[in-house]
Amino acid sequence: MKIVHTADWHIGKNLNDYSLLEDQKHYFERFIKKLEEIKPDALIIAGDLYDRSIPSSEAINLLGGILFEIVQKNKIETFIVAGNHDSKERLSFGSELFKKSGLHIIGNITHDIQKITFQGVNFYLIPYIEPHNIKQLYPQETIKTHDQAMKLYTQDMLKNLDTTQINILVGHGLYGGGINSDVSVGGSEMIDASIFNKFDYVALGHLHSHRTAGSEKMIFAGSPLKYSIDEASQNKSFTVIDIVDKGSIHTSQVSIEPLRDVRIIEGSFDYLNDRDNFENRNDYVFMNITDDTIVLNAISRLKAVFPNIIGLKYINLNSAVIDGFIKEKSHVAKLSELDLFKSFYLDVTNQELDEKSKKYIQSTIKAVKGENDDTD
Ligand SMILES: [Mn+2]
Repeated sequence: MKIVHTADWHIGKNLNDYSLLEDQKHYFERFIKKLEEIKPDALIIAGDLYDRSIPSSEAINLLGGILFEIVQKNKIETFIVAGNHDSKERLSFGSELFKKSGLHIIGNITHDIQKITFQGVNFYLIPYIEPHNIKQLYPQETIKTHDQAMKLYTQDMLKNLDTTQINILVGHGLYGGGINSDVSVGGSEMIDASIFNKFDYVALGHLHSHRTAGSEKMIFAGSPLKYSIDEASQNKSFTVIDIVDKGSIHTSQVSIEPLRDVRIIEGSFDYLNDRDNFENRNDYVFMNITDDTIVLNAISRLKAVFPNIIGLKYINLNSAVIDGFIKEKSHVAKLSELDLFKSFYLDVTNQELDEKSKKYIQSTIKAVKGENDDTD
C-alpha cells in the first residue's frame, strides 16, 4: 500500500499583510498532479487544514475543490484529523456523509478513538486535544498536561492494539521526546511520543518542518509552504510511505517548487534597492540592512523593487545612532494628534499640510475620537 502523508496546510493563511491564497492554489494544483503520478491508495492530512477556526469563503472553496479532485476524481481514500487551528465542529460538517465517498474527517473528540480499517491497514485517528477535552470525558481524573491527557485517552486503544496487524496512527500536537527525536521542546504541551512505539507508522502534524518525533517512523510531514520568516531555511516536502508488509515500510520525500519563495536577503540599502542585483523579486523577502544609519522610508522604497517585502531589520545600527534617533523623535509623545500628523506629513512629503487638508484631518480626528464635529 502506498500512502501520502502531509499536514499543516493552513489554507487561507496570510503572511504579514499578503494573502497566500494564490500561492496555495498554485501549490495544490501541482500537489494533485504529483498524486496522479504517485497513485497512492490513501492520503493522510494530519491537521491544521485551515489557518483559522472560521475560515474565509475563499479558503473553504479552495479546500473543497482540492478534496473533490483527490477523493472523487482520483479515488484516493483520505484521512483527516483536526489541528489546533481548525474548529473541530466546523471541520466535522458532513463527515458522516463523506465517509461513503472515502473521505474520513475526524474533528470531534469521542470517547472511543476512531479506527478505520482500509485495505487491511488500521488507521487510528486522533485530532488535536487539549487537557480540558479529556477532562470532559473523565471528569473524576486530574489532568494538567497534554501528556497526561493523551496517556489517559489512548490507554484502552493501546491495550487492545493488535500488533500482528499494520497500524498507523494519525495525530496533531507537540509529540516528541524520544531518544532519536528532533523535538526537544519542554513544557505542558509536550506529549511523549514513545507511547506509540508499537505503531508501524505515526503520521504527525503541528510542527512546520519535516522531522521525526522519536523514531524514523514517527514523522512530522511539515507544512507544504513556508508560512513564516522563521521557516525561510526549511525544505518543504510531503512524505510517501511505501508499505510492502509489516516490518517493511519505506518513506521518501517529494518537494514542489513554490510560486514565491520566502527568504532573507542581506546587504546595504543601495545594493538592496537596485533591481538589477536580484532575480525572483516577487518572492516574500525579509531584508537585513547592513547600513549603520537609518534610511528614510526604506520599506516603501524597497517595496518598489520587492513588491512582497515582509519586513526589514538594521543589523549594524550602533546604539548611539538609535539613541540619537529616539532623542530626535522623543518630542512626538507631547504633540497633539494634529501636530503629530503635520510632522508625519512633513517627514513623508517634504511639504507643509495646507489649510484645507488641515481642516479635513481635524474633523477626521474628532470623528475617530467620537467628538462632535463642529468644524463646518
Ligand atoms: Mn498546529
